[in-house]
Amino acid sequence: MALKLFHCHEARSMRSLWLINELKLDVDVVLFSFGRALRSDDYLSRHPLGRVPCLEDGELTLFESGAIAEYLCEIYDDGVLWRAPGHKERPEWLQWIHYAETMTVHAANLTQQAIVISDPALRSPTVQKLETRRLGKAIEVLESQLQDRDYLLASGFSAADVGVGYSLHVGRLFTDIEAYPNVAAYYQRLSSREAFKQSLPAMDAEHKIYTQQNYWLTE
Ligand SMILES: N[C@@H](CCC(=O)N[C@@H](CS)C(=O)NCC(=O)O)C(=O)O
Repeated sequence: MALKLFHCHEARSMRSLWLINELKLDVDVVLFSFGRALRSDDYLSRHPLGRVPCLEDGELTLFESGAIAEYLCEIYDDGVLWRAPGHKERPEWLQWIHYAETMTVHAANLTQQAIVISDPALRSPTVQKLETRRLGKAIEVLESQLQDRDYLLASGFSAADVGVGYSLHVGRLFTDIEAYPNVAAYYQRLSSREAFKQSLPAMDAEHKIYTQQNYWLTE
């Protein structure tokens, strides 16, 4: 039976979709527009906060993109994207799987400022500057980690790169990652993967969250 993924274009559910595509699993995608549609009683019975992603696998319903990544690897990966308990890279793999959320929280706060709060007068330049700076600091950590390798782990590409790669995909909308050469090359490598491209919305898709090339602060 196919997995079922509840998804909004380029939301954190892209992380789950990209991983499902890397694993070449069958999936039925239930696409929502970002906002009120997520608050139906039907969807709230699956995800109590009405957020994405949410994954159904047979009888199982699971939310939280990090937990979904761990679950998909544990059940469906043949050792390529997962670092199983006991593997020497296991602790580092877990660290980066969850670091992905640390990064995305800044991008999510910036998304709220630049997009969700539609009236510019209600946005906070202080919050925007602070979150942009904190996002930059989080990217600096990747810049250092990637100085001697192509992917986060020494052994190569893993689900941790999918998690962090999504965070960069959105993070780069709020800060110029060309300022970080290792990170820019890393994003280039990740975004040229077929599974990544299959997880993006079509150019003319409706219900996109991000419709501008970027949302960088101008001052
Ligand atoms: N930590 C959660 C965060 C989930 C989350 O906040 N998702 C956002 C999309 S990126 C959402 O559904 N927001 C809808 C809303 O807040 O109304 C995860 O990683 O799955």
